[in-house]
Amino acid sequence: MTYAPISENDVPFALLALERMMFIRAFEKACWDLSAGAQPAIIGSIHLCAGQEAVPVGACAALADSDKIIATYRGHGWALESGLSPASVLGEICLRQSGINGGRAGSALIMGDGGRFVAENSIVGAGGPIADGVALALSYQKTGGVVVVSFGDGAMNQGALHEALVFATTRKLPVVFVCENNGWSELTPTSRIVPFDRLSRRANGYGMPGATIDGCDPLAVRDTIGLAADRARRGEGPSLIECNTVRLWGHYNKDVEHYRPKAERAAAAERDPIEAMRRRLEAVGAIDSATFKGLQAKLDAEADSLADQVTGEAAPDPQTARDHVVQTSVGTSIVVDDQPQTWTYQQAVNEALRAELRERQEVVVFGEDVGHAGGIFGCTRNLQREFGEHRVFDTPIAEAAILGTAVGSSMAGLRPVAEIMWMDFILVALDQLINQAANVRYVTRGRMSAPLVVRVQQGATPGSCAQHAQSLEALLAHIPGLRVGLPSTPQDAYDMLRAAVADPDPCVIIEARELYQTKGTVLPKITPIGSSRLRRSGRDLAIVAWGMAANKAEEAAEALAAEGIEASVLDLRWLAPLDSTELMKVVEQSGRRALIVHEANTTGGFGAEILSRLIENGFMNVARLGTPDVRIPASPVLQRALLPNCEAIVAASKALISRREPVAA
Ligand SMILES: Cc1ncc(C[n+]2csc(CCOP(=O)(O)OP(=O)(O)O)c2C)c(N)n1
Repeated sequence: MTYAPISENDVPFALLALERMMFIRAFEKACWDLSAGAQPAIIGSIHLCAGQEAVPVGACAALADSDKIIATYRGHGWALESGLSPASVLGEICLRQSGINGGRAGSALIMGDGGRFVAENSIVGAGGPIADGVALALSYQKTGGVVVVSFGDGAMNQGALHEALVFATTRKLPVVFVCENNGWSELTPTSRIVPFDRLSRRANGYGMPGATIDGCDPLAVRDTIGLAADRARRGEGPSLIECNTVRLWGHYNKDVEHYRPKAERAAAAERDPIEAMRRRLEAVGAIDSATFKGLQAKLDAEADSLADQVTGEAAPDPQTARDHVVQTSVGTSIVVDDQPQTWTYQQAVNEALRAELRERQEVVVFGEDVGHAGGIFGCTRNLQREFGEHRVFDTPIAEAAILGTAVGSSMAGLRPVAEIMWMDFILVALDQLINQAANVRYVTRGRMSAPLVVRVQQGATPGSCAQHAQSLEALLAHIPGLRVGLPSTPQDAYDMLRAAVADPDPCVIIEARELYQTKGTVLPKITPIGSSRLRRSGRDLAIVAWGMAANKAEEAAEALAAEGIEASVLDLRWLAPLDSTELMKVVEQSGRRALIVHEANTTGGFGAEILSRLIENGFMNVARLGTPDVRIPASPVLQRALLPNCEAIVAASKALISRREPVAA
């Protein structure tokens, strides 16, 4: 590769870039050494960025302190260049208490502490949608900030990244998408996967400018990313910059590269950005070989001393392993209006959103069809008209981008309420909830969180096919770090949604589609997250339910009362956090018998969790009633044969009452 001579103006930056690249290389070399040997200080895999240093060095030189960076998992260089202290980065890689995440993240998931570096992402491509969210927050807050998100050439084929590029164009977000093309998708040459060169050509299809540049030249990176960042700052939207770079070492520290042709490795070494910059600076007389060697020795010594310091530091305290999963919720009921209203469930959702948009400037509402049309069930009707398109807007049909935008924007100070149209569709984007949102508080030890709300509806209704009918609350309630609530009345639809927006952790509110048009009296208030509702008290058994099933349980309790059987009905409302105290109390007071009812399939349903907890607390006379383990058919005749209805609950209650209480072991 021949370069034009470095101009006089560029010499100071070129010298700085050389030093920064050499420091990153020395740091990576120290990591490599620490991961070797019989008792390595670095355990697990690490993915080093040797050869790619010019990308973070050039990019960060083009950015302001108020800009944000989301890095590829091969991201040590980005973390260092963004301004994290080398000791806190190496401490994290060595899983020490002193690490920026106290050993909770490790090498590939380093998260920042609210400064320029947001995070790496070890789910390749997943940073794209999060970058959209951070950019949404920056533009909403009018900071003039820009987000740079980097990812590999392999990640360019991820669906989530594609969605992020689409979403960023639609919203003209200030994002610079940076592909670090080192030619390798893990162990496979990218040329075998993508049959054309210049991945930046894809930019055209997204409707954004694209450029392919020499990613081994920090000056080219600085100048091109600078142009893209300026454009983003002017409100002209995202760009895609492909930086052609080289992977000098293996995919990860233990990679023997049996798959890699020697000639390709040698060609990569020829493009080593540090060597190239040294030659260029020597050519203009800005550095000589003695100075270069001296610099090398100084930086190697710095890295070695850093390694000595960090390896002497303590491991995390095991007593803290359970800390920072969620913020413990405290709170009392607040009546926000003492005038009772008669609202449908759908109106109650609409009014709760209206109140939140009115009272909190940081609330934004978005999803498919939620803006102009007001949602396919009318839950967001008129909100865009009242609050403007910047606060209530339509998104592309891109669930990963919707949820990722919720993650990123909530991390950056907004309170997004994102709608996923159907529970079944959340499955295409679960990564953003489970791998991303749920980890933020834990990994950052509470320095950051992702206080987003996802509204979604579920349930089987006549004619709804097997991909529009599933009750999947157990999937979400299984995940530490997520809050999950299922309102079953207009009252709860209102106050649970408001509680969710107030909560500092990610919440999913699962509405019941079948209930949208049911009317009820609503006294507008906000009740604490995690509280259940005792709908009815009875001495013979407790029927415990949530969502749509809670209404059926109440209907069944009335039918049982007509036969002289008194059932309590406990509507749990929230599965996470679970109101265990009230659950135990109600079952104790209801003949120590409990029937758990849910519309979800029986096996692995949340009923199994409730049963376990009851049994662990000494309640043995317990049973569950869910939908049998079959797919959900569209035919109402077939649905009726499966879903727990009033008759089935009555029958299961009677069977439980007639059962003799087993003796606890
Ligand atoms: C969603 C997802 N799929 C697969 C992986 C496993 N994986 C880890 S790194 C990697 C290669 C990524 O290649 P590229 O994006 O080109 O980045 P590079 O390794 O070249 O830096 C893969 C497939 C992953 N981490 N995440």
